[in-house]
Order: sequence, then C-alpha cells, then structure tokens
Amino acid sequence: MNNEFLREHFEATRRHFLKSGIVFSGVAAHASHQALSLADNSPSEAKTPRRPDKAGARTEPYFTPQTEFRDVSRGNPLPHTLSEEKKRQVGMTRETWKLEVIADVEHPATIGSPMTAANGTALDFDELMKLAEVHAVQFPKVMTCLNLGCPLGMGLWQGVPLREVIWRTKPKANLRRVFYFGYHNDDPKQIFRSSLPIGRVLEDPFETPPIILCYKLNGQWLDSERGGPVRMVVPEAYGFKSIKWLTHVVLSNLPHANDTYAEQNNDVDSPLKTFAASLVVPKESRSNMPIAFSGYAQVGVSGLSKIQVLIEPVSSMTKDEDGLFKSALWMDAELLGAPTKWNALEGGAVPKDTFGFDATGKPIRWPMRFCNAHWVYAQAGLPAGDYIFRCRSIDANGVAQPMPRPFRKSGFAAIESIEFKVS
Ligand SMILES: Nc1nc2c(c(=O)[nH]1)N[C@H]1C(S)=C(S)[C@@H](COP(=O)(O)O)O[C@H]1N2
Ligand SMILES: [Mo]
Repeated sequence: MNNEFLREHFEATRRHFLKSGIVFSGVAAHASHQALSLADNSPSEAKTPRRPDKAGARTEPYFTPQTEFRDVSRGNPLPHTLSEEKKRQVGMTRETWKLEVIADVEHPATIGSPMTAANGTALDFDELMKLAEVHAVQFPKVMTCLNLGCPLGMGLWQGVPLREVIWRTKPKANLRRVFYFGYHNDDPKQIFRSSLPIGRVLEDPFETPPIILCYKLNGQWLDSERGGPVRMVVPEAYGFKSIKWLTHVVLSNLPHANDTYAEQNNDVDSPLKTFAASLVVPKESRSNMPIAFSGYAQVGVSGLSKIQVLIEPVSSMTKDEDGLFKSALWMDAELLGAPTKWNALEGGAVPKDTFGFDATGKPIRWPMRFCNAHWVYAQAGLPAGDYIFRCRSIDANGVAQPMPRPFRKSGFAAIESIEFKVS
C-alpha cells in the first residue's frame, strides 16, 4: 500500500472525526488515533502504513506526489534505472525522444503519411509541445494495477490527445485498432504492448477524457520512473493500458486486442471497476465505545453514489452463497467531500481548464469517476464479542458493487471480510 496515500487518508479521516466531535463526543479523536496505532501494528502488509506525521499543518489530501507513486514496471534492467547517457541514446529524454506512428506490417491500416525515424518524420518533443499549445488536456485519474487492486497513485495527468497525432498520418481505411509500446531494452522478449479500438481513440464517451500522450504529472514533467518523457494514459482503464517510455504507435486492421497483458490470462477489456475497500478496521475495541472505521473507494466506469458497511456478530452473520450479501442489513457510511486544497499541486490548486473541474477549480461532480474517494463510518458501541466487517459501494446507477465479476484477472473487486473483536 502506498504510504502517501495512507497518510492522506488518515489525515482526512482524522480531521473528519475531529469535526464530528458532537456525535462522537471526545471519543472521536481517540477512536481515530487508536485506529491509527492498530493499523500500525497490523500484520497484514496492506494495513501496515508508516505512522503519519501529525506535526505541523497539512494541506488537504488527494493527489499523490510523483515520487510517492508505487512502481510495478517490468524490464531487465528497468528502463528508468538506465544511465542518463543511455537514456539519451535510446530516446528516453525530452531532448532525444521520438515517436513513430506507422502501419502494422501484418494487418496494415491504409495511411497517407507514416511518421518514421527513417524518413525523419517521427514526432519529437518540441513538436509534441507545439501540439500541446493548442490541444493540451489534463485530468485526474487513479493508477491501479488490474492485478493488485490497491492504488499505485492518484495523479493529475497532462498530455496531447493521441488522436491529434494519429490524424497527422492521414488515415484512410482499414484502421480498426491502435497498439503501442515503449522502450524495452531493444529485446523483443521484453516488449510490453497495449491496444485500443480506434473508435475509443477518436471519440470520448460522455464525461470521459481523451486518451493522451502524457508528459506531465501533477504539473511537473513526467519523471523517468513514471514513464517519462512520454507515456500513454487511458483514463478509464487499469494501468496496463498506460504504456510507459512510449516509442511506437501502430495503426492496424486487427479487429481484436493484442495486449501483452492478455498473454498472462488477464481480461484486457475490463475497465476500472467501482469498489470499496477498508483501510482502518480496529482489531480490538472496548465494548460500548464508538468504533471508527474508514477506507477508500475506487470510482470506476459506473460511478459511485455511496458506500455501505455491514457489521455483524460472527455467530449470527449472514450466510451468503455468492459472496455479495445482498439480503444483509447494509448501513450507509459517509463519503468524505472534495478537498478544498489539493496537495502535490502548485499552490494547492487545480489548474484552470482541468477536465471535470469548474472555472473556480472545484470538481463539477463528486466523487469523480476514475479517481479515489475516501469514506468513514462510526459504529455506535457494541457488546463484547467477535464481529465481522464488510464494505461495498453503490454505483451511480444504484447498483451494488462489486457486481459478480469475481474473476481475479478482470480487476480486483471482492467484498472484504475482516474480523474484529470487542472486549
Ligand atoms: N513500458 C511499460 N509500460 C507499462 C508497464 C511496463 O511494464 N512497461 N507496466 C504497466 C502496468 S501493468 C501498470 S499497472 C502501470 C503502472 O504504472 P506506474 O508504474 O506509473 O504506477 O504501468 C503500465 N505501463
Ligand atoms: Mo499492472
């Protein structure tokens, strides 16, 4: 679990419980504090954050500083660990970067002007910046690995829509799919390729940002570890669609996905799912004292309207065959509102013309799709005993999530079951 993410979560929930002082009368701060220390002592990796530094003022949480993202990239050596000289040589610096946009050899799209290094028409960083002057967009998005479920980082990604570059090749016919890959140590075995239908590239679903050639994260140049100088970012997709150290875009007449990730049994057509997860479930609490629970939600394609929790004694818990606990007595948790200050961004503000934000820098909708949200739940005192905690989300269509997409390789989405004790 990303430490910065946890720190932000704890800071936000701590403030929430402090503000709710009336309802939880003094116990609130204690419960929250206790939750923190219990989380620190938890054996499970996902629940072992560094104790947040509470000294000093903090800005509101949300975005993850670039250096705090978790890295799951492949490669031997990892491309971002190459020497500066080698990076210059292979086009992994802004000064030397080149993008080829070409027709697929096996299933060629018919295009008027391929962009190749050989004929000197590959796109360089200066040309990308010229396109950026007119077409740059930025939007918030959580980077999540389909195989991990937990967020690698929440970022504000800036780039040029991929379609602007594809359009330069003058596509004419036989173009059904775009695939793309990045620097892979010039070793075909290390290639990591992803793909998209051309329709998704040329047009964006309502309230969905475009696919971008991304060069900035949280207002700063995209660093090498995050895939700089240029990576693809696909707003509604899991991380594997967002290829780092981008070098090639291939226009193809192939009618189906050809992602490298598919070779590892992953469901590559599965978009970001909406689900809820816990971060703080106190392992042991005192009887008849309020208990503070908190967690986060990932807002996927179906949006998010609320979070619910299910707390039952182990002895009388709902028996449920399909693991969805539809008939159980779920209680509404509280979703934390939008931050008023945005850490990790210059001046703590979201820049003008950010996708999904209004002219005053506030989100148009909250929670935002393809992003994280945080939630809290204060449970009134319980009698001593063993309990089980579960949480779920209700999407913006009013449907409880996760829906049955129980396959691990379609993106993490299970209802957690966590035992805790009241004594
Ligand atoms: N070139 C390249 N791009 C890549 C990968 C990779 O191994 N090589 N990994 C992908 C996967 S599986 C994920 S989850 C994301 C992770 O992005 P991050 O390292 O910026 O957090 O990068 C994607 N882009
Ligand atoms: Mo991934």
